[in-house]
Order: sequence, then C-alpha cells, then structure tokens
Amino acid sequence: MTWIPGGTFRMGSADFYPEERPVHRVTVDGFRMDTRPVTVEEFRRFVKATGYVTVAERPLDPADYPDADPTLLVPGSLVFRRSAGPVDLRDYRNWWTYVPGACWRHPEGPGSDCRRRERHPVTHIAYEDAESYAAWAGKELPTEAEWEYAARGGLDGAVYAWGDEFAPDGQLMANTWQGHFPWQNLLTDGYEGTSPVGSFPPNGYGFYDLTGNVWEWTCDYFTPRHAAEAADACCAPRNPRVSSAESSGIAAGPGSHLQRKVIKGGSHLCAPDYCLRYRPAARQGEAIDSATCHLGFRCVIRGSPAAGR
Ligand SMILES: [Ca+2]
Ligand SMILES: [Ca+2]
Ligand SMILES: [Cu+2]
Repeated sequence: MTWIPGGTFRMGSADFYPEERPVHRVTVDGFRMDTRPVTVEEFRRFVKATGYVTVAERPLDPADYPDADPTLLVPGSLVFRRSAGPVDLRDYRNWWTYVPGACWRHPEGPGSDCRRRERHPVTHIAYEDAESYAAWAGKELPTEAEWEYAARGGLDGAVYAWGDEFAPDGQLMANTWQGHFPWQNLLTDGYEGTSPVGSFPPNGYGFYDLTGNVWEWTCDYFTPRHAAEAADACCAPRNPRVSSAESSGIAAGPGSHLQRKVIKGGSHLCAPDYCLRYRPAARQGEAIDSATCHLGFRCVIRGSPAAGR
C-alpha cells in the first residue's frame, strides 16, 4: 500500500460530462491505498481462505428482476464482445452480453480461465464482493473523494492523472481503447482487455492503473452532480461521503439492486469516440449488483501511516 498525506484539492471537472460538475474544493485526511488494483491472485487467496461466493456466481432472485426473462436468471455476468463493425453507440446491447457462468474465474464464461491472468486485476466484482474482500483484508473501500485525490497524484486540476496531455511524447499512460469503439481496437497500448497490474507508469503518488485497465468501486452512492463549492475556502468539506441512497438525490426503485455506487477511473473499454472517462474526475453510477469484465477495485486503510497491516 502507499501512504498519501491529507490535503485539499479541486474535485470534479467543468470540461467534460455534467455529472463531474461543479468543480469544488474538498479536504481528505491522510490514508493508505493499495498501490495496484486487487489481482486475480489476491482474490483467489481470499476465496480459498473464506469459501466466498461472488454475486455473479449466485442464483438470482426473480423477485429482484420482475421484468426479466426467467431463463436468464442464472448465475452469470456481463461480457464485452467486439462488434463486427460500427454500431449504434446508444445501445449498449451491441457490445454487452449476459453470459451464464461468467465470473472472476471465467471472465469470458465457461471455457475461459485466468491461467495467464493471475497478475491482472480481478474482474466481475459486484460491490458486495469488493466490500467482503476489503473486510477480510482488514481494509475498506475508498470514498470517491479519496480515490480522486489519489488519482490526481498532486496535479491539482489536470485533465489526466499524469498531466493535461493524453499521450505525452507519444507514450500511452494507461490501458484504454484506441480506435473506434466497439469494433476497432488498434491495441496501440499493447493490450486487448485487461493488462497485468503495473504495466503502465505510476502517477505522482506512486499508484498504478488508477486510470484505465478496470473501473474501480468506491463506497459512495452515485449523485447526478457534485455538491456545490463551499462559499468560504476555509470550509471545504472534510472527508465527504454520500453514505445513503436517499442522500444521493436519486430515488432507488423497487429492489435494492437498483442502488448505484460511484465507480472511477475508466477501463480498457473507454475510447475517445465513445467514453472519455479515463480521467480522475470521471465518474459513473454502477448498480451495486453489477459485475462486468471491466470492473474491479482496490482498498484503503484510514488513519495514521502505521495503521493496519
Ligand atoms: Ca487497451
Ligand atoms: Ca483503474
Ligand atoms: Cu468508459
């Protein structure tokens, strides 16, 4: 893990998507965060020790999915499939497929495995899975403010975790998607799908893969907008959290599975012509039971540098 001293930073961005606004100052106390996303290998250790079964591996309760085709209510997860050519980018079904049997051990479904991906970030992780791993490890999940503060690496207000230029001197700094989504992956960064953690340069605080590779869970409920800037610079909120669905300003529908938490950092599926979310300010609300092939996590330990293990 890597320790970050507390500080005040400008959270959000005025230049991209509406949910990133407004830019507002926030203060966070020092904390330690996993230097890399949790890997398949690490997650396997947790499952071996505890017998934990992830959300994607459990049978689904039809009561939670009144509109669903019952034959689809089998354990599984969403897997990305490259389309043969350009498709309507408004319809995610053009590239997402619910695959029975897809889970962290079988990222593309039965027949696939992680044999050569033990050092890749674990995927197909729902919120509860991330939280359970964190509790087992004596850690917690980061708040959105902590995650974004870490991702900025001390470059307050910069577009990317490494500065304002996407590819400084032509070097790609994260595993994203180059080319036209979702059919043409030019692989300029060398990776289709996930990459071994630490394959790209760390940011200014020493963290790897915060940007791209896999999206990462935070413990905050998703809000369609950020809180306003404090009227007085002295009064920037300290360690802000959105700790209930009610306070997020979005009414959760019937069934708690509709609650959404903030995920950060973008993934190997973020492409310039579709989803410019490989930036610290970018955010998305993800249903807490959602587990996909581009979603993982990392943990934090709050308190003094010596706290925890
Ligand atoms: Ca890539
Ligand atoms: Ca990431
Ligand atoms: Cu994206």
